[in-house]
Amino acid sequence: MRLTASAAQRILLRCLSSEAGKSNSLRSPAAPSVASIHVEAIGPQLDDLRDEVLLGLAKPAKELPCKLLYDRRGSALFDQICQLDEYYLTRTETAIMQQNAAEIAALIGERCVLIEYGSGSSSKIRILLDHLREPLSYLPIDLSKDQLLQSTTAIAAAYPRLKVLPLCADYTQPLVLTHLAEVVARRVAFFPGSTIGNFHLHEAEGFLRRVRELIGRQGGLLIGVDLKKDPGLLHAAYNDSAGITAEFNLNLLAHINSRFGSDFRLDQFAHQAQYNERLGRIEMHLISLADQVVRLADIKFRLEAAEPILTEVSYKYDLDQFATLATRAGFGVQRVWTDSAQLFSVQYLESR
Ligand code: AVI
Repeated sequence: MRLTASAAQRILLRCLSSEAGKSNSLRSPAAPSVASIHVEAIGPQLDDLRDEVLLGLAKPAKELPCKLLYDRRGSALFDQICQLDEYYLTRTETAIMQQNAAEIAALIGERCVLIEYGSGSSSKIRILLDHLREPLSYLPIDLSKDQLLQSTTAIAAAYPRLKVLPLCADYTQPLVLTHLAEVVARRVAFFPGSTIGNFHLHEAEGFLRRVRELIGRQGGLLIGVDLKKDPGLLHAAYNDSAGITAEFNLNLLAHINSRFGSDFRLDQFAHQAQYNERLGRIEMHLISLADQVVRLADIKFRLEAAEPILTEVSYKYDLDQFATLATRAGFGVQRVWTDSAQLFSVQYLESR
């Protein structure tokens, strides 16, 4: 369940180039000044996020919002996960993008506005930026202001002709890009990593609809979608032998403690990730190791020994199933690229 977006959640950041904020056009030959980078976040309100946590813990089957996995430490742990041998997703998607970069760039076309959802370290966007013809601007959207500042500084330095317009916001909520209102360039969204799998199915459709609204008619969406496969491979990917995924999962509690003053004891929980074959998804849980009480905002939550808290789902699709979802959300699938083992897909959709 999601709470209504507050006005503050709807927007936004300041342009990197001091000129960009004054102009309605995103086309500027002037290089943005890296020194002027300023991430002015009016992101999700602390209270809204806390309410989401409270609502999740109050459910009969407890759950916590997976977006809170990504504080500074969580983002660093996720970057480590992406390097793991067992975690095939990142390297497979990167290889697919590299091998097909020219074709992807041709489909996207020239002089587009690129919008990246959950930009993180902004590493995969470089494959596009290296191949696209004259992209006009890049709008990375992320919940972490620190990471936006770090990654947009690097992107602005590496691509001096590109206008970089970071937005610190919760992209699971409706967004209004007011400073793009009068820009006529074609908008192309980029949503890599199979993060679409972290939405429940009904949420995924709603999210895609919102992307479609934001990019408008004939807009594009380049999206990474993880595919159904041998459950053994999936189990290994989410239960790595180095225990990084376990740390990543437990760090969610540390993040909630530091942000909302709760008193989760990390040594009283254990990581668990299982593939639910019927639902086609990985379910990541934190299992309570004892009967215990946790306090948050003066509310006590009782947990029994062995009781699970759902912290993330990661849906795996087959190609037909994803095409049906995309169609329902108002997209047509133009092109699908996969690796030879059909582990992962990168798909180019166009809004109808
Ligand atoms: C970000 N997301 C696509 C990752 C996934 O695979 O669902 C998050 C993750 N959770 C555990 N490992 C990685």
